[in-house]
Parts: sequence; structure tokens; C-alpha cells
Amino acid sequence: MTNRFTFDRRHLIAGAAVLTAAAATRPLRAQERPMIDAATALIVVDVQNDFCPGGSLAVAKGDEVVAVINALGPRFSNIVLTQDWHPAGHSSFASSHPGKKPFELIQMPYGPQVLWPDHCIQGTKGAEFRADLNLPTAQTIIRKGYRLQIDSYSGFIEADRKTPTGLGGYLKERGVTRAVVVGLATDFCVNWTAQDAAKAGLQTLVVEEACRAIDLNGSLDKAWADMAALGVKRVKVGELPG
Ligand code: VGL
Ligand code: ZN
Repeated sequence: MTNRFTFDRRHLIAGAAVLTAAAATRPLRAQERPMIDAATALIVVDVQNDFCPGGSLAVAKGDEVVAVINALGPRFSNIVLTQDWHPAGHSSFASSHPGKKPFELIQMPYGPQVLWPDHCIQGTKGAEFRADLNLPTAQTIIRKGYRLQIDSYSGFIEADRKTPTGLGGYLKERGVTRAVVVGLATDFCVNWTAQDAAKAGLQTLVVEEACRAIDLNGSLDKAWADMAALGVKRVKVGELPG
């Protein structure tokens, strides 16, 4: 006699076959792709309100990275977010240099510095992560650019090229050997973070669709070239390992 249990099982098996057939006829959604190994960290750079449309240093279509990154999140067991986190009156702000305008270049003791509109001021709405960024399993937030006189595009080492944020040591202690870098902006903070990841000895990938650029005087082309010179791989979501 067929008991209810047997019937349910058959029903489930038939259901699974239908699902499998459906999955075979369309591209896999990111969430359905396999987990990426624990030695790989997803580094999500500066997905903050001020870098998205409506923000004070808006990157064109910056908000479009959110859905791509949300879909990647579940595939990583190590996720680090960086957060641009400036005090009011920060030395990277044009408003801190009388007579200077945003996007002009000045010399700082540590080298040339682009001047920016005031952005990502500690504790403000603009400095908050996008409310739709959904990475509940992320374990670490690295804030940067909080020293009044030193900017930090990189999540690893500040613009004086000497002061570490601690991210390199953190990843090393946790056995991370590969970094997947995404976020804003491709040619500034993603670029510097990816370069420093490669210099720290991590195999480094930047996911094209998960980044958007500022592109100031050819900075985007230069960024890709400089990253490539250090062995950083430019990939599409579909080319990720796993
Ligand atoms: C950034 C300019 C100034 C970035 C941060 O996240 O790319 N760009 N501060
Ligand atoms: Zn900044």
C-alpha cells in the first residue's frame, strides 16, 4: 500500500526534476551559484549615500552596484566593508582650502591630492551605507580617511602610503589569500584598495559590473592599466571562481 510518506517523497522528487529543468533553461542567478572558498574575501568599497545619485560626491549610476553586490554577498563567508569616514574640515575637502574648488589638485606633504566636495562626514546621512545594501553576514567595517591631514582612498594604507588601516593584518590572520573588490569609485577607492591588496600578496579580482567610476581626466583608463600592471584581474560576475 502506498502510504502518505511515499507519496510525498515522489511528489518532492517530481518537483525537484521540474525545478532542475527550469534552471537549465535560463542563466543561473548569482544566489544560485556556488559558495566561494573561505580563503577569499569580498571587499565592498564605500557604498555610501554621498557616492550615489543625490549625494554630495555622486558617482554616475553609483546606486546600480547595490543589487549586484547584494547578489554576490551570500556566496562569500568573508565580507569586509570599507567606509569613507572624514571629520568635518578634512584636508581633502576643497572647502578647507580658501580659493580652491572641488576637483582641483593641490600638493599635500604626502603628494598630490584631488580636492573634493565635502563628503562622508562622520555621523552624517551621507556617510551611511546605502540603506538598500543588504550584506547581513558581513563581519568587519574598516573606516578610513578619519585623520584630518591624511586622505585614504585605499582600505589598506592611507594616502601618506605609510599608515596602515589594519585590514592587511586582519585578512592575513584570517587566512585570506584572495580578494574580490567591488564598490565605489572604480578609479579611486576601488583602484587604490585593489592595488594595495595585490601589493599585500593577495590574488586580486575586481568585478566590473559591481563598480562605477568618477572618471576625472582619464582616471578610469589609468586605474585599469595601473591595476593590471600589478596583476589585478578585471572580471565579470560570471567569471568568479566557484
Ligand atoms: C572616494 C573620492 C574621495 C571613493 C573617496 O570612495 O572613491 N573618492 N573619497
Ligand atoms: Zn573621501
